[in-house]
Amino acid sequence: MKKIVSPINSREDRLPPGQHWTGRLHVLGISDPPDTDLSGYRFRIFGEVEREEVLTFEDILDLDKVNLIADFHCVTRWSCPDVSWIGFQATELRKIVKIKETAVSVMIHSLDGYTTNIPLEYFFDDDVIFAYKLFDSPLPADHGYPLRLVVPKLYAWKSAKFVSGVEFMDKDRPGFWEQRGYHILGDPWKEQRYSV
Ligand SMILES: Nc1nc2c(c(=O)[nH]1)N[C@H]1C(S)=C(S)[C@@H](COP(=O)(O)O)O[C@H]1N2
Ligand SMILES: [Mo]
Repeated sequence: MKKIVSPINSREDRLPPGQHWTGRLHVLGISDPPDTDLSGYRFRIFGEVEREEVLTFEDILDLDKVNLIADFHCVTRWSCPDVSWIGFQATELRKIVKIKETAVSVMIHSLDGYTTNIPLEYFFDDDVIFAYKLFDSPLPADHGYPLRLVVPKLYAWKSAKFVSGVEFMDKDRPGFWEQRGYHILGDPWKEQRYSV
């Protein structure tokens, strides 16, 4: 299995401004984790693509696996070092759908109704993965079972849990927290916490 250590882990200013280290991931979510039955689970890829695709969980397990090691930075100021995830890289989606040239951004959709937007140049970074394992164990329910996104270079609200689909968009549009005052991008080293 390919191992990827996010380049953020070797930054000289590894801990972003206004953050402190904690020893574990703290559970944060807009509601209780949704009950998910793997046999009924579907991952939909839609929007600015030539042809929509729907993957089952089995399809997802067939994709090339990677182990990502990355620090995790929450906007509420805790940061957890060296979190280990297993899943597939976001760039794999390029092999599954033909993305239209009009696409500039994605909206991640989740089973709890959560959404978050990410510009394509961040979404297709090498260290962006959809994870189904956390520290070698199946993803726990409250950390995003069965599948979550991990975007190390942005605040953790962009790392959507319980992912049900990716929508390619021809115009950036705010997701759940971005509509409620969080920054549209959310770079921790620029302290892009809020939009005002
Ligand atoms: N679907 C979904 N994903 C989500 C959230 C949420 O409420 N729903 N919260 C976000 C926030 S604010 C943070 S800090 C991280 C927390 O991840 P953790 O609970 O695994 O530590 O998940 C992010 N992803
Ligand atoms: Mo967060």
